[in-house]
Amino acid sequence: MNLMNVDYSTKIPNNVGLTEDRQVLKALEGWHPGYLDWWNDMGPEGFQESLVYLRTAVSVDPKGWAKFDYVRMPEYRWGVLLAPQDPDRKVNFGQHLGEKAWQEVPGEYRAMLRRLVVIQGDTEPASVEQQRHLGKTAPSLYDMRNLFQVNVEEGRHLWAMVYLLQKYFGRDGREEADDLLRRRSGDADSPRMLGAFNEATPDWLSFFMFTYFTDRDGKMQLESLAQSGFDPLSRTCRFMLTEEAHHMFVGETGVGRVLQRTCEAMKAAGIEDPNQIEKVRALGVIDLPTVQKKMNLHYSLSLDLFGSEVSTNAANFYNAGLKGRFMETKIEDDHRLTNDTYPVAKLIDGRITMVDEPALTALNMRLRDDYTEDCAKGVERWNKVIEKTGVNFRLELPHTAFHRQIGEFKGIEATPKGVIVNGAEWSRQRDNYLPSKSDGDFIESLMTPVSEPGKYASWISPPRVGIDNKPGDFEYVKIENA
Ligand code: BYC
Repeated sequence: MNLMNVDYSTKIPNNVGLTEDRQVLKALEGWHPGYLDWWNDMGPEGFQESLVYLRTAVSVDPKGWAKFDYVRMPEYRWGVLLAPQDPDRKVNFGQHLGEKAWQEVPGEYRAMLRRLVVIQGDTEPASVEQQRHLGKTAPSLYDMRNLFQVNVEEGRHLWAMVYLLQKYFGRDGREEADDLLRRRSGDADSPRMLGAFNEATPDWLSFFMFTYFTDRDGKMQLESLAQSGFDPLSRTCRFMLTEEAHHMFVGETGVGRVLQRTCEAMKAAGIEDPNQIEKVRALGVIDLPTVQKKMNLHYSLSLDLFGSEVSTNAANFYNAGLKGRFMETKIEDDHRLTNDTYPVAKLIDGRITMVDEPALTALNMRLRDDYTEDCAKGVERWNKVIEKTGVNFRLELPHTAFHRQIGEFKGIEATPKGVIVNGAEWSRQRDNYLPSKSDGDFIESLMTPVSEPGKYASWISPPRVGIDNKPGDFEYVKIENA
């Protein structure tokens, strides 16, 4: 079989030779009905019968891996796709540096590796659950289609992790695969594993912030797992990253279009001061300070996804060769880190201080720093959008000590500028830092659906170009086609 192209002859499209791997094929086919039940229960509410113009992966060739067509989402071909194998690939870091990459799970690392795969897998369906109500308030068919594209691909990423569990982890892998369909985002008894994936995504600005900030954590974590010495995990994550890029595009352009629309409306109405919130809101657009507050929320929630700044788990993952650094093979050092240090922001005598820590235990901090740098670039592009309209306002990432539930700063209250304040003061200012109930109510009041092709809600600009170069009035979702 040509591993570049996908075998569609089995129920589960794949490029991993499932036809010859009867046991795994059977296990996956056994899991499939439960997945469909989950998709029907927890996937996009109200649009399961609509025809959606979606891309489906048909190859892992970077030059042409997807095809676009109208599909009903439950009929989407969720497949198992791994980037092509390099027979000479080595373990590129940690104590096994230079050994041949593993094609099977090394017994001593089984539990660690399973945990990494399960945590990654758990986030994928969680995000679909968080976004399930948004179709009903989509600001356009274009945006609705993008939401559903993100959703079906997160579904495929769940398949990717379930394949690894079923193929490489035997019976406990199968149990974990079932549990991935059992947990639910925000459920009191059986929540998703990581904090940010139990938060609500109540409106479209949250969705754009989520795909910008939280999907970008996904990118960083997948990049680190793509370095793994366990080759099947590496190959899986490499292909997932191809799809992930579109998710962050949806977030970046989504927020950019909100800013564009707000600033243009302010200019047209002659409003110079972005803090004249009621006047701006009266134009049917989202005021800039509220966009900043949404950003404060989603960035800080996403920072928590990197775990503690100083972590022996992270050191163990690295030493074992299971999870590397962002761009590991491009970094010039010994790739063992046993004698290196890395500066970590810590709380010492009530002050935020940079302290050199052993580089191995500081790996979460390092990845988080790489993430912050990546986030900041897009924020600058958003500021350019504002600047070009002539409105005087700048968005700014809050300090990493702000609003944290995990790690060094979880026990303190810091302002977005990183000033430590007491709890009472923070509570008094809370609604200036994070979206308040009334901010949420206002945004919700704007969330009226627009479903005429080529038309957009009052609070968002049209995109510059269509998906798959389609014209402006293209019908991305045929809602009534049930
Ligand atoms: N919430 O040493 P620590 C994505 C736990 S997103 C709850 O500080 P570690 C996507 C931790 O499990 C990417 N618990 O951290 C995006 C540990 O528990 P145990 C998903 C948390 O282990 C959008 C304890 O605290 N992939 O793909 O070094 C849409 C101490 O842990 C949290 C991954 O995350 C939290 N936020 O690092 C769709 C990659 N943080 O062991 C998809 C795989 C920590 O004591 N995961 N804990 O019971 C990992 O690499 C690591 O598990 C983490 C944590 C980076 C998450």
